[in-house]
Order: sequence, then C-alpha cells, then structure tokens
Amino acid sequence: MTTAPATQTIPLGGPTLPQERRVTTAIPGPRSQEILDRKASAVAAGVGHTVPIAAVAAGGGVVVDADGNSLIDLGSGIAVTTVGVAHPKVVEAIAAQAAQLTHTCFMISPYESYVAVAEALNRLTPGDHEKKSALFNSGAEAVENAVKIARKHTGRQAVVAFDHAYHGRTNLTMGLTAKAMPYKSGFGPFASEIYRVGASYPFRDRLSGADAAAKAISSIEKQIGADNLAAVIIEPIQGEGGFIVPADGFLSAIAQWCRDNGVVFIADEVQSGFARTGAMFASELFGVVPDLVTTAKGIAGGMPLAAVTGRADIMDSAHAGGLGGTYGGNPVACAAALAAIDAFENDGLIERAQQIEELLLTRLRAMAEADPRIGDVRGRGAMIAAEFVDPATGAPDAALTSAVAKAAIADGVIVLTCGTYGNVIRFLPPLSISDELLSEGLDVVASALQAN
Ligand code: PLZ
Repeated sequence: MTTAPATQTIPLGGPTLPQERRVTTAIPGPRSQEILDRKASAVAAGVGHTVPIAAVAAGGGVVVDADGNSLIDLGSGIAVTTVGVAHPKVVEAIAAQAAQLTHTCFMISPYESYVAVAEALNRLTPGDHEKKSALFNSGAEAVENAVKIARKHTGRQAVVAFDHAYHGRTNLTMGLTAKAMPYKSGFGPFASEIYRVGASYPFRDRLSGADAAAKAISSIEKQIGADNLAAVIIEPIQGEGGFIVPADGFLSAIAQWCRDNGVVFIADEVQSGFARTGAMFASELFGVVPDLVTTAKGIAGGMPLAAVTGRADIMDSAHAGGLGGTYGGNPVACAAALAAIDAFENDGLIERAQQIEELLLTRLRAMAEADPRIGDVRGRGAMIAAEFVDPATGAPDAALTSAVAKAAIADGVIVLTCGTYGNVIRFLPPLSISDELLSEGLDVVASALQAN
C-alpha cells in the first residue's frame, strides 16, 4: 500500500483511481524533484529515466506522481502492465500468495503455481505440438536461456540476430541487440558467434517480404552456413528498434528456411506477447509457429517473470540441472501471472487491443495526413507507432521526436520514443485505458507536434 504524505491526499492505485489527466504543478513538481535529486545522488548515473516524475500510484490509464499530478499512461512501463497496473485479480493473487509462500526456490522444492504457468504457456503459445516451458526473471534471461537450449539441442554455436533488434542488456543479449547507444557502447567485448543480417523495414527498404527474406538468407548462408547455425532469433514486431512490422511473407520465409535447415527459430515475444498486438502472440499475425518463444513483460501484470516455451524435444535437450536460477518462477510472480493470464483469456483483452488499434491508427493516420513530418504510422493492436521524418528528404528527425515527447510529458501524457534512429513515438497503453483518456492523450500529442 502507498502511504500518502500527510499534507495531501493521493488516491491509492487500482481501478478506483480517478481516470483523468490533471497537471497542477510544473513537471517535475517539487516533491518529485526532491526524489529525483536524491536519485541523482544515490543511483548510478547509467540508470536513466525518461519521464521526470516520482510515481506513487497507478491504475486504469493513469499514473499519479508525488505532487498529485495524474498523467495519462501511453507506455505501460514499456509494455508490462498490459492488463492494467494494479489489476484487481493480480493484486489479490499477489497478496494471497505473499501471505502464503514467497520463496522456496523451484530447483529445491517445486510448487504448483510454476507448473500451472508452464501449462498455460504451453497451451497459449502458437502451435498445437507438444511443448514445455522454463521460467526466469527477465526478458534478457529468457533470451539467454533460449540460446543455451538451441545450442545444446543442435550442437551448433552460431546465432543470427537482425538489424534493429533489441534482446536485452546482459552480455549475450547486448551482443544480439543492434543499437550501440545507449545499450552497448563501451560495454564490450561481446560474445562470439553472433551474426547480424538485414531485417524487413518496409517504410525504409521498400522490399517485399520475400525479397527481404531472400537477402537475409543469402547473408546467413554466405557468412555462417546453415550447418554451423544453432538459432535465428527475431522479434515478430521489432520493439525498441521502432515498432517495425515486417513485410508480409518475411517471417514465414525465415521460419521455413530454419525448418528446412535444422535451425531453431526463436520468436522473441517479450514486448509483443500477451494480447499486446491484438493476438495472444504476434507470431500468430504472421502465420508463424516458432520453435521457441521468449516471453516476459506483460506475462505477470508488473511482477518480474519471464519464460522460454517451445517444442518439447528442444526444451528437453538441456541436461537435468542445466537450466534455472535462484528466483526463476518465483511463487508471487507466478500467482500474478496466473491472474493476468486469466484476465487475458477471459476479460476480452485481445478484442480490447484490437479496438485500441482502430482508435490509434485512425487518429494517427489523420495526423499524418495533415502533417508530412509523420512519415509512417504502423503497428498492431496496442503496439502502434509514428515515425517522424524530414518531409523533404525522408531523413529521420530524432530532434522533433524528442521535442514532441517532452512536450507531451510536460502536458501530462506519458509517451515513449524508440527506433534505431530515435525518431519513433510508440503508443503502448495499458488495455485498461478508457477511449476518452486515449483520445485525450492523442490530442495532447497532436498539440505537442503543432507547437514544435
Ligand atoms: N526482448 C523484444 O523488448 C525489453 C527494454 C528497455 P528485460 N525491452 C525494453 C530498456 O531500455 O532496458 C526486451 C524486449 C525484447 C528482450 C527484452 C529484455 O527484457 O526484461 O528488460 O530483460
């Protein structure tokens, strides 16, 4: 429970939080500023922040700060609180589980909730083949383990990742990630046997899915050779790289080539998974059945949990004791995941993501029509983006993008940027947001664009 400062009333999180944008101080206000000053002294400078508030409560479609400002949330803590922050089912499950059992270590004495999450993931991920799962703490850890499993299964070492990829901040996943700043610069050396090939970026490469895939496959065959390749890892819709939706046929051609060559096809659905794209998993939108799927973020309504799920024969290739970690599949995180998965399956959240897609695309396309600095509007479900360019040249306009995001935040709307060129504003609201708040958030972004 959040304790409100004595001098003011700050509502608690959850569905009771007033669903309104309310900015009564400069952002940051004085209380947030105090905490941010302490952050600057106490927290390592490398841990940045993009929205200069200190959050005290959140729920529905708003985040409330220490000064009582209520900001419209179009970021979901980077696609995590997809069911909504403080979803009642999730809160109840966390409280009950915390009172019962917080930890035994699943590798010491197993418990049912971990098994139930694995069963749910085996059932929900694409494909009706026999599957198994293993649970971890973060998206990066899931990716690391997917690569370990693929290497053990194939007896091969090389891994292919794509341009614009993001897979995490640990050493292996930094190596898989395509962007130097801020993720990699100065942090090398990176792991060996990682190879990068071109992705499909229809707005910039103008290639068909088949042509982009043929190019990538040709690079793979020339640089590595299928016989040496353990896995290809790809985000079905690239997240940090710019919410890039591949051209039709790209993913399925890559997946087919992997199948033909005994290469493990890993879909990194850490950002795109769990109803975010208007399907339970984005792979489904492209008719692709991955061998392994990595998940995290939305899986547990805000609790740290991640997973690798996939073909039972591949998942079982690691020897007993070869996979794990002290906290992987923590009981409280698993209880939260079971509640969140219940919400994904039974509260119409996939349909809600589709409605949000409709609203966001309609508004953003109208904005793009009126303002040629929006070069592209794309995405699926509640994972939608606008790419900002110089209308004369099509060159990425990162300065405009950051100015618009900053202005929107100052006016009470949390928006996040992304993109290899830093020129994309991404909209990934919690699915619990109302249409009214979502529209108001877009009004604010539109005014921010006009003012810049
Ligand atoms: N794979 C596809 O999107 C995390 C990173 C934010 P972790 N994306 C947000 C940042 O700046 O650190 C992500 C992802 C995809 C893997 C990850 C990594 O997930 O839970 O952050 O480790």
